[in-house]
Amino acid sequence: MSCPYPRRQSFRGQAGRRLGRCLRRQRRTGRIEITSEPPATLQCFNWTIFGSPIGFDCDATPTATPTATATPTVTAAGHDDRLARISGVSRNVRLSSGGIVTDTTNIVVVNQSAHTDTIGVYVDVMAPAAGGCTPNGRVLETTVTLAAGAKTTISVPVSYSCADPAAANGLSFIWVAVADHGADDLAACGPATLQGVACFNALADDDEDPADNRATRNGPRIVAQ
Ligand SMILES: [Ca+2]
Ligand SMILES: [Ca+2]
Repeated sequence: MSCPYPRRQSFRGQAGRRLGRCLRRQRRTGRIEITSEPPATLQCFNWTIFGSPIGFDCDATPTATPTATATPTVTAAGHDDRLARISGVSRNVRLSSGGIVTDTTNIVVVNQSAHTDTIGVYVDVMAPAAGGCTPNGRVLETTVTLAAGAKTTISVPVSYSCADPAAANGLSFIWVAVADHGADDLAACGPATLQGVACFNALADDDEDPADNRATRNGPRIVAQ
């Protein structure tokens, strides 16, 4: 209950004395008047007991929400093999119906790692779409082990033939070869897939320089006899 507040003109009169008595009585009894509504939601700082907050700990440090971090990409630092060259492919192959021409192509592989590597070497020869020619697929699938910085040349014997050379006249075979660091990507680099993205990516996942893992060579060109 609050003390009556007298009008200004009667502040010195009876009303003023009544106000004075009321204020003195309030000071003696220690009564206070709550003049505001409590907050709708009590916070720890709204109420205390002997200075200590009631409820949860106001001084608690908020727990940080862990942030997901990306798994770092494993780099193949120091691992690099190279399919350096396809050489010895004849410019032309002269074929008659049922005829066979034998030849040899050389595949050059280099270990550019700083340690000994086992390297898968896969080689395809793709025949033209017309003429029923062979070979048309894998002609070599092997592994070599090379010391750091070493190079080797693998000879690949081949026999060219076309069922209908006239239909393939002027068209070329295509040689494709890859070097596979660790010799672990044969599943992704099967026959006729060496030029695909899946094979490229598989070769790249453990080779720090994927740009030199593959070589191609057009030839020989078929000349019908
Ligand atoms: Ca590999
Ligand atoms: Ca490489």
